[in-house]
Amino acid sequence: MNPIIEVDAKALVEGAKNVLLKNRIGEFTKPAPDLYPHQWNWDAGFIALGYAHFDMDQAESELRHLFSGQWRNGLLPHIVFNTSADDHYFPGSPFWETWRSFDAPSDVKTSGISNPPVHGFVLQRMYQVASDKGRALNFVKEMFPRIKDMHAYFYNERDPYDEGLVYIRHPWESGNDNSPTWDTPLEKIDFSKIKIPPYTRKDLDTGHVDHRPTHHDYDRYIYLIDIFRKGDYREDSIFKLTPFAIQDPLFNTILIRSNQAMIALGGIIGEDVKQFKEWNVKAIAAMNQKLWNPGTGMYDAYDMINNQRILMEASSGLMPLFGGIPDSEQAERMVEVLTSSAFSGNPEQPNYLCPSFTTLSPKFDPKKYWRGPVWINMNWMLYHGLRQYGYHELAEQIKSESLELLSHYGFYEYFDPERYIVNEHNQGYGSRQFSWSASLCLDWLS
Ligand code: 9WN
Repeated sequence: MNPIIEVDAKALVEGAKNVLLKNRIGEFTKPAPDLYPHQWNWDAGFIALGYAHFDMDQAESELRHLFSGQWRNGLLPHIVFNTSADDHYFPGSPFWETWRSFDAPSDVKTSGISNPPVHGFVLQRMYQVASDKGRALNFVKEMFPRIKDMHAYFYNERDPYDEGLVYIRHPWESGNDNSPTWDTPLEKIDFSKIKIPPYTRKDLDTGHVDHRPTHHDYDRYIYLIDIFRKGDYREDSIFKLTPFAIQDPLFNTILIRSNQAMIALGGIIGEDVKQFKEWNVKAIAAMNQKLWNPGTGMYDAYDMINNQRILMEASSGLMPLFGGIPDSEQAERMVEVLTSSAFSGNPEQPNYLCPSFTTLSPKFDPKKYWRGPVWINMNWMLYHGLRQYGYHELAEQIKSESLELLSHYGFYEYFDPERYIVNEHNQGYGSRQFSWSASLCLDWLS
């Protein structure tokens, strides 16, 4: 599809830098001005990547600040709290009760779950774009052991049967919070005997109720946090108590892609990378044996509590392209899925790529968060995945459609994939001035 909208690259770059600078509060940058007042884990990775193109001090500072919240067992929390804004977001730091864990830092307030581990490939990209390679190498040396500890935490603590695949124990860990992928395991929880701790949401003060997760979702999110608190954040105790432990193809892909980055970076700084190679050989084999679905041409998720495959209909089932996980035949199948009506629409009514959920499902909702809208970080990963397999034209389409959305509607958090008549509808939703939308735009245009 030819772009309908002219993209002014210079204006986009300036606009993107402004978003980052406005969301910056000292050592780190908030994901968005109001909705998200703290530092988020995978956001910080994508944000660092954008800064690397114009302010390497701040790019490094983002990762340093994030890793200041790393736990002694290697867990990198999904939020490092800005305690002066604790009242502006729920759940704030007190709710997590991370003092129950021997591993949580006492001087930095954090959540007790993690996020997709993007930091390995972010560090590699920062090194690639750096003009001062000596300085970049020092930073790689500084971050290498911390990222290794985080990967070791996942493989040691989140892979109880030694399969090579790690599980997430909260939908927020996936980053794709209310994806319909989690509906089935969450619906299996019998809430008739469960008492959920009282809570008040804050996200609806600024976020639109039709675009944010439902109260039904939030009850489940809060219930899971209560389990972690009851398990004192000990992974072995939590695994016995939790009704939610999922091997997610997106999360594992990102870990694999970061392992690859660490292998390359370790080679440059003379670090032993044997462990990363072993993790990856096992992980890639497990992705293909356990999660690949030849019937659908996507990678499924696996519910470890109910011992069930979750049929994947979200775009995260296509993301293994980014990790170089499928062979060329599998990749071809995945591209067929991406270009089919499920994601691309039809010639009369094409979609903006890439909807986060198949548009053919009754669960598809073009405006609701991870249940259909286009997300820029997912597009960025898909773009790089497609290029790796030689699908340059499709990759360029994803990039140009992303830039078109950003250029016309602004740096929104997510976008409606259905094309309306331009100017008549706003296609951007969630928070305006969203940092990773700006940051990845900068990376594309650099
Ligand atoms: C919960 C910050 C984060 C992103 C997630 C996105 C959203 C939080 C929320 O915002 O999640 O972690 O309150 O909805 O789903 O991917 O990291 O931008």
